[in-house]
Amino acid sequence: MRIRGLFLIAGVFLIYACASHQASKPTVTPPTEKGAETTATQQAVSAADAMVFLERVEDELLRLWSTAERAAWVRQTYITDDTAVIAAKAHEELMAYTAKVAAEATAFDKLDLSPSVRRRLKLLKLSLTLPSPPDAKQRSELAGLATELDNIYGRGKFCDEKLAKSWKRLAKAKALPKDNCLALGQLKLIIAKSRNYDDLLAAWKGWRTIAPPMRAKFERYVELGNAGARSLGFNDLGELWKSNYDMSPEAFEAEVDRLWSQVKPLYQDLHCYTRTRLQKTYGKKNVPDGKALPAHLLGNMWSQSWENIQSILLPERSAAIDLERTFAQKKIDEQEMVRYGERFFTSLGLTKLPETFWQRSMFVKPSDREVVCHASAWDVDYESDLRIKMCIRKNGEDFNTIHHELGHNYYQYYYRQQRPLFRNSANDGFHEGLGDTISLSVTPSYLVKLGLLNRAPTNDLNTLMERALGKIAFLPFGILIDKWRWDVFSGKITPANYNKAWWDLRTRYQGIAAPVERSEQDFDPGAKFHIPANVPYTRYFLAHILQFQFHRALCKISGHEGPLHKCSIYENKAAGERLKAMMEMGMSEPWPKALEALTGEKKMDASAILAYFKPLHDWLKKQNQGQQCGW
Ligand code: X8Z
Ligand code: ZN
Repeated sequence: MRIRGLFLIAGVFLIYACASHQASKPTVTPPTEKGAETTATQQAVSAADAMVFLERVEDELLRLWSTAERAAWVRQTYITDDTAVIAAKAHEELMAYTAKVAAEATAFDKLDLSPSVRRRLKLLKLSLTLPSPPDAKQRSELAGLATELDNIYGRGKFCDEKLAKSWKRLAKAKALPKDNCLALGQLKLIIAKSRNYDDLLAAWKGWRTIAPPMRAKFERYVELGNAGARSLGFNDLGELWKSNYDMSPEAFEAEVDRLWSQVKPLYQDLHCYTRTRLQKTYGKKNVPDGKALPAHLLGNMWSQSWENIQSILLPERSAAIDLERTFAQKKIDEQEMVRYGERFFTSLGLTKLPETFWQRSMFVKPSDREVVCHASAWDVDYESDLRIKMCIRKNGEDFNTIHHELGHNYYQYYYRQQRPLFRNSANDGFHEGLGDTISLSVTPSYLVKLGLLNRAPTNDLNTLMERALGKIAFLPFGILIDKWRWDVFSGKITPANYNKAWWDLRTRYQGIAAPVERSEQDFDPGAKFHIPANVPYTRYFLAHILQFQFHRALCKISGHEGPLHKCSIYENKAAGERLKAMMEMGMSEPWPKALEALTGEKKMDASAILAYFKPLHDWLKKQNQGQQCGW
């Protein structure tokens, strides 16, 4: 992931950013107050000046990105008041510089420039997901707010004796947590493992008590973030986010809706079947016919993926693949899990991770201090200092997340030869989808090959169901987070109905409902990491569509025949080469070019995810016959 628009990217300083260029740099006159109007001085600037300007700016950006990254790393792996201040300062400096040069860049608006230079100038404006307001005091306030919101989330705990006891039992822990206070990881474990309605409810409600203190800060962050976006010529921050897809914001929204309409029938059938099964476990009283599902029963704190309730949902009685047990039996620790991930990438002919990755990453939650546990991938010094930060739990879900994070690091590694403003994925869905694509190749046969599974299940339905609980259940969630934020930024959703609008979207898209009454005293969006952390979310929706397109293409390249869910590209060098070629392009071309380089297709398209799940979808339709589906 990228945090707050900082580039978590690997790279080296480019050779063209050399001293001689710096020495001969002309002064570029900043634009007038009116922005795009061409003045006499500006007419004097040339296309050559634009190139020199960009090289100077990119040099400085690399320095500021790297400083901000270091500060953010320390803050997130050692939350204290001091590290918060230091990180906010570095962030503020980066915001100030980016705002200054983005304004200066308008001096080149009217020039006839090469597509590549034009693109870098555009990306300069879009490089921060949280742009600076023009006023220095407000900028400092915004940088502080962003850090505070993130810290409230990272430090969040809920203290309750009964729940602490449930946690101890479910986690098979030796002792109760200190003061009976549970952090997110512990509350998530209860939601994943407990089948007790009341414990589930207590954990669900408990985590959401951390968010109301964010509300006023979030409101102000929206105002200031919008001021920053407006100073760059956007109507609001949502419009800025939507402008990073090589098409108009309106066209992008329509694109997202088009993809959703392709997959919606599959989601609805999974939802319908899930309700029937939940009714068997919790009764129709708790899970009524024709109604949205109670949000706390789906095995995940946000009901965003449902793998943890596979024991309720698997079609076949045969035992599910249980990597948690395998890791425990084979004494595979957190670092070894990451090594498995790396070995997949190297089996494709890709590079080994640098030694510093192993020395500097955080794999295990430290017991002596507070950290931001949400998984992320980093490049700290832009000289291939790649790292991941995770509080790894030794189970299948985190094994997937490890592949996800390594995908970021590999992308970062391979586009590092690009100019700094192109050191990014083709669009943000590509970054999020790359590691997941590799995960799709972690098939039962692959696990058998590695000795992590005794034999592959004979029936595919369970395997497909497990995948669908991760991937299909996620789709509406992947859309609605930013539907909410886009409307918040545009003012369509006001603070007076933040929470109501959130639950309206949760019900409309996901067909889930809060298990207890919520009000505007609550701030449930704040209980999801990416809201306080200011990470745009549509990227994950796109990634869920794209990864199946990537998988289908790579399987074809590797010569796979037969159903897509049986394909693993493990050890296939041709697939690795194609993947590498796409990663090396970075963001240097509009994303359809990168998509074409890998898949031969120019459009994002859900036909691959639908083909992958077709056998399961056919089966679900049969199961749902005679049921009252929908909500
Ligand atoms: O945030 C993440 C990654 C880091 S970029 C762990 N994901 C989303 C989430 O957890 O909500 C991956 C899937 C969706
Ligand atoms: Zn990610």
